[in-house]
Amino acid sequence: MISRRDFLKRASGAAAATGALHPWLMWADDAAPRIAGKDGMIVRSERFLDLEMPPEFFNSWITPVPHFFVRNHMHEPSTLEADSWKLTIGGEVEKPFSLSLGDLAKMEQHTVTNTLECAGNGRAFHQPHVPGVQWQKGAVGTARFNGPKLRDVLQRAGVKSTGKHVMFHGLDEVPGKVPPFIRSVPIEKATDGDTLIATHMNGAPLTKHHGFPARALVPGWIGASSCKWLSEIKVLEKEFDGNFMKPGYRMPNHPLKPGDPLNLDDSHVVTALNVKSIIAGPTDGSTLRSRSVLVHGAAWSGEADIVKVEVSTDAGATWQLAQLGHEQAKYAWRLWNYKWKAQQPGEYTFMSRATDSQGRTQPVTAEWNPSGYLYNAIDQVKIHVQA
Ligand SMILES: Nc1nc2c(c(=O)[nH]1)N[C@H]1C(S)=C(S)[C@@H](COP(=O)(O)O)O[C@H]1N2
Ligand SMILES: [Mo]
Repeated sequence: MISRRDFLKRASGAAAATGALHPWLMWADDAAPRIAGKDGMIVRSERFLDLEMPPEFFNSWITPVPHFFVRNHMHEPSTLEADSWKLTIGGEVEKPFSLSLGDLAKMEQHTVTNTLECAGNGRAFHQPHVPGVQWQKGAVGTARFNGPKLRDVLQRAGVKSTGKHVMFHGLDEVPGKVPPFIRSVPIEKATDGDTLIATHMNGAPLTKHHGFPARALVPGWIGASSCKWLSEIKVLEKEFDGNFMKPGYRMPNHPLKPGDPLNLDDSHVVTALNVKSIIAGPTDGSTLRSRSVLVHGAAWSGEADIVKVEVSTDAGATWQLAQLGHEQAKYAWRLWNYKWKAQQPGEYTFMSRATDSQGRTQPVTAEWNPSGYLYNAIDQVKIHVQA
């Protein structure tokens, strides 16, 4: 994250170069533009649609669908009829078959409350800058996903002993030479009782943006694992190695120095999410008229549980425990809050730091990588308490 001090330093650097301070540099708090879209979402890209949730919507444990971020790599399918839609299951199975939406509805249904986060969430805060959608805090949301277990569908097909990975193919409309959106997950995760072929989100059929009529739901893992607009499930002997698995969505096996390229032969596919927390309010750069402040946000950790969130109101010198919200579920974030009173007016830096059930804690600096995946540094906001 660009600290306000660095930002002002840069701004005055720009002033020295041009002879005058650009007026927008004097008040801009966000490094990236913020275009307000429908339902108050931040439009990161229109083609293809990428919508980010602004910090003020982190106040709800379950994210309403209109506030749930959208991440599309290509065009959404334009011709998708619920009646003619079919999902085929094949590959390393005894009995390949296909299912209609009605067939899925007749199977035993299971609900998983999951925090879905894009692997690139927070990318905008990496230093040095990395290319890609410049997500800040809100490429993440929590919803109740519902549908049959992938395990039950695979059992019906009878996975052969050679079947080690399960591939998902989405119906996105592929522009030009871009390869289709296909990814795979290991058989152990595919047959976990919480991995779904989701048809519903927060009690209603999936909307087009979120994968109607059915998507994979791989809880606790990066959003890209949860393929939307599913058309095909194929059991493979090996991990799929197309574009969205390699070179896409890979992390170095050993930490890189910022600026270093990724050696694909020394990298692995990104799977579960990291331990992470964000401060939703007060927002960065805000001026507070009251000395009593409620610092609040959300914390999550993929397949692990959040055990504590600590807050600092003095830029990391001292830390206090935040109160965790009562609502919780295995793969879902915890909301948290901390009540604080400023002794005197002035500038303050708030920080939040989460720790999970595997003993992992957020680092001061996130592990830099060329695509900016899994950003999870201690979050911070700078605020001004008015006299
Ligand atoms: N078919 C398909 N599935 C997809 C994608 C996509 O572009 N096409 N994007 C993936 C990525 S990168 C993320 S983060 C999640 C986002 O899900 P959402 O748009 O429902 O929030 O969907 C994943 N599934
Ligand atoms: Mo993503």
